[in-house]
Amino acid sequence: MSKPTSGPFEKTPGWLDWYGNPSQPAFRVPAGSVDAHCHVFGPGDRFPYAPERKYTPCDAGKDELFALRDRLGFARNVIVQATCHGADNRALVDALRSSGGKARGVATVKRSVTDHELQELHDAGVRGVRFNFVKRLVDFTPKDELMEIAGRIAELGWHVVIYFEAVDLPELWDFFTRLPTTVVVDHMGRPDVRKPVKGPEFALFERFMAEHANVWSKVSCPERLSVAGPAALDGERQAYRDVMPFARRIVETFPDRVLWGTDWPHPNLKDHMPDDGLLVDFIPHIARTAELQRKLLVDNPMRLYWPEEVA
Ligand code: 0GY
Repeated sequence: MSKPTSGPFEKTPGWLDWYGNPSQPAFRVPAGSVDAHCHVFGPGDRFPYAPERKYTPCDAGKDELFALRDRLGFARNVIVQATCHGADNRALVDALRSSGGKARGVATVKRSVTDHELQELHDAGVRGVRFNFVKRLVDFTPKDELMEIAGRIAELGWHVVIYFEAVDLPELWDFFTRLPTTVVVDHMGRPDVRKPVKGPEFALFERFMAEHANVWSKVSCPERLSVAGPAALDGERQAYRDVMPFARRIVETFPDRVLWGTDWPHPNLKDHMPDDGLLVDFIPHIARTAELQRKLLVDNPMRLYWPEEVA
């Protein structure tokens, strides 16, 4: 894998480069598995980072992503537009077009996007848009603008991916529940894993999913949510243990509405850069049967992103 740079841009001070030599996971993912949350960054000299970005990452291009896919045993990727590229989806589209049909995408668009541009994104493999409510990542976008976009992309059969912090769910609830599409929540709505899994905060998230059959969740990013960190018991590959009860609960309660992804190249981590092989070994601890693993890694992402291939 090539050495991370940012092309002509200066990386955010303290930025952690992605792990160039991930370990081989002990867990073998089922045939046809999809890494349903990952990004491409740049390379910045070809696909410049957006002026309004809140961070400048290291380059992490399609070739490195596809190499990681193969190394970890995945068959396909869902590439999610990262905020450092704003609504300029060129790096995403280039990766999708280069993937030979093995990648689909989630874009960021503005109200000014034309029908023609939406169709071009669709032809490249985009199947959703992401609405980001994490304040450290984006500037505010009015909700009427987002609702208008949601209405337009619904006509293409796309869905909306939402990213928010758990404390903001009550305020965003009404908006989320009015969205006319399938709604995919990033990283279980970022629970505070120091709080009990059966406490009011996570119970609200569970209720959000229970009461709305169009809501799905990614059970990804233990490295982002964990307080315990990657420390594993001697000889065991069980990192991020404090996140397991949360992810397991969502997988077991909503087995047909969960997705999993590496989140490579892991933007904005301050303390450590995860070994993607170790992240794959998180999966059997949250999806504890072969059936749950198949739903999480194959059936669900295929239904959402490659429905034409599902009988
Ligand atoms: C993630 C999480 C983060 C960043 C982004 O688009 C992004 O910049 O998604 C984050 O900083 O929490 O899902 O990659």
